[in-house]
Amino acid sequence: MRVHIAPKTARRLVPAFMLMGALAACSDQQPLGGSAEAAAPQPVRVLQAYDCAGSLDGQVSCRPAGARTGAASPIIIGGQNTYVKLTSSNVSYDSISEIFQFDVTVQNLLNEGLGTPDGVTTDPQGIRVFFHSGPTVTSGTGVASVYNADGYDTFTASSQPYFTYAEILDKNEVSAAKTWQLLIPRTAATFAFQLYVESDVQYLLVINEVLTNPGGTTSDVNGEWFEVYNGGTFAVNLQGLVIADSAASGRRPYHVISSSVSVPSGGYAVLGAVADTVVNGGADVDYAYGSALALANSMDALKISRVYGTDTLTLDRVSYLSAAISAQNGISRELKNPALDNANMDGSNWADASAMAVYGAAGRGTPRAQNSAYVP
Ligand SMILES: [Ca+2]
Ligand SMILES: [Ca+2]
Ligand SMILES: [Ca+2]
Repeated sequence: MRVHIAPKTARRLVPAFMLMGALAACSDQQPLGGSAEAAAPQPVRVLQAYDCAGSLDGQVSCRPAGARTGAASPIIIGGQNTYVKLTSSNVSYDSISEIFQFDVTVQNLLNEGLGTPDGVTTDPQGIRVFFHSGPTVTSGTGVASVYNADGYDTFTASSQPYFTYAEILDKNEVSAAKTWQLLIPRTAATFAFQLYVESDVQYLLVINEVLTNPGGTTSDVNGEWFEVYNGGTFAVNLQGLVIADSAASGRRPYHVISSSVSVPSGGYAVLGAVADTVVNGGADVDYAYGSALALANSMDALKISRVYGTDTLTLDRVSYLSAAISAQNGISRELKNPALDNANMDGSNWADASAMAVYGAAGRGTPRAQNSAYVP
């Protein structure tokens, strides 16, 4: 069994929605529904479910759970289908076998990848859509059940049936269709169930700015820092992630980030040698790693990684060879846009912090803020 609401290694319960009755007798490619979730660090709360009501003659409609009059609930964040969209098609019911059947696809509406912890590695358990409740007959008689589940596991209760989508879905990507079969007695008229989607979600962290050489009166051991940008839809807590740089002799030991640092969607965090702005040149540092990293004023590499099972997966890595470009006295190196390939800090996707971008006493850079070199 998996524990899915645990800090750091938590898998995300993405949306919840409810379906009732003959869910797609009315049309193909019909959204099954969706819901919202807090853009908050783990553990994730499911903030909103959707009730969908239908009948065997092809009626189906959805509304936020509890909003029986159809008014949108004020607590909804983002509205329906914000994070994941499920779509049904090819609906049929066989009154002899009593199998109610339809195809379901999953679409990822997040910036970050779904079904992967890092955008590259496949979640071995896949994206799982599970039955939080139901299927339950809501009018008529009889007992409904899931007929062809891929498996049963403990999510929000024991022995909940689920369907697996064993693939990585990038932003906006739609999964292959999967045929779901429910056993619905012919004596039933309508039925209901509630689904959640559970999956690993990529941490879309970008090393966005680096000060390798503080210069002036600020020493390297006090004044080095780098900035991380969260390009994902969800906040990411850096606690438990690992950072490392290189040494002349090769790789240096990983440093495990040991305290909570939540980076909001579209937000920044600064990791520096020292947090004291009196000695670090004036950068507001969210997390101090001490002497664990030392960014050479010649050539070096820096990465941030995620522990995943027995592996350590690199989330992002940058390197530089040119002291004249990437280790100038008191001038940070800025990525022009977080979406650009940032692997080579000496390259044209990076630029020097502007002479107008001053922080602290004399440093040039934009710690915890959009880069001065930013290009939309
Ligand atoms: Ca340095
Ligand atoms: Ca180093
Ligand atoms: Ca910046």
